[in-house]
Amino acid sequence: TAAALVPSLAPLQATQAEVFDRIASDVVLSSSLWANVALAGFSILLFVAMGRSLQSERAKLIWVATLLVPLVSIASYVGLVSGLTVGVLTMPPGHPLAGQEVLQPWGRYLTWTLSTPMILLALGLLAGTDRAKLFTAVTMDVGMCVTGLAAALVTSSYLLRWVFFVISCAFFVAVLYVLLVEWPADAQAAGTSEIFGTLRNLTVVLWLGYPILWALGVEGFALLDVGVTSWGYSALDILAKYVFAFLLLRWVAANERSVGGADPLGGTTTMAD
Ligand code: RET
Repeated sequence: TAAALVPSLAPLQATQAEVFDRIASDVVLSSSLWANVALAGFSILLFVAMGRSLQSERAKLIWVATLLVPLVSIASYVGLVSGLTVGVLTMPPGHPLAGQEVLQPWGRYLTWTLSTPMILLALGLLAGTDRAKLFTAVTMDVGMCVTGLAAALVTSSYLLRWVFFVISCAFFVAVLYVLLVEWPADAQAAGTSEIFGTLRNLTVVLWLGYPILWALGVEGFALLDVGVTSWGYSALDILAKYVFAFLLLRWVAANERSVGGADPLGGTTTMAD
């Protein structure tokens, strides 16, 4: 075929229907995607119900940010299942799968750009942070996701895949700094330390799993195959998105007074009374 003669154009030539068939015939891969479509749908209904009685602006803002996580997720996973956001990449020399055509569900990295800022917005609001720190966390996070997408899609050079990986990790370090150093102090002042600490720990531990999986999976050293790599991300997503969001919303619904300030981004001026 033409794709075999011109390997560098292969990703552009695999039709969406071909990709769709390859996904559908890999039970491990397709189940990793459908499981999240189902869980995201369930989470949306549950979270809408949980947020009905919220009154204050800050609590509502936390709720909408949290609700957007499964909303983005269901769109993301339907994009993957349909083949729309899955490419076929020919890995460069040096990569363990050099020369082979591998499925690359790049839509994941794209949609993290939209979902992870929502997680950080919710966490920042919970900690009662200010605009500067929130802006820092969100922009560094977007930088991480976009350069992570680049790391996954570069096929010209194995080295440059890792260069993008390192750049993405540098952005991630900035996010971790805000989460581990800046926001705990803000949460202390806002009186939301306990729940913030729990959700921060969950977030830091789970988010560290993503770059590790990237390195072990098809994108990096290829110790795991496409289906297992995808299940890895799906499992992390289930915990980092739905379980995280559920714990946050349950707390906000039960403790609305503790987060209800007049100005949702007014720093630490907002308190229970
Ligand atoms: C990549 C690879 C490059 C290096 C780093 C990464 C980190 C990704 C993270 C993703 C978190 C995603 C979540 C999604 C939920 O919607 C891009 C894997 C640092 C931390 C929480």
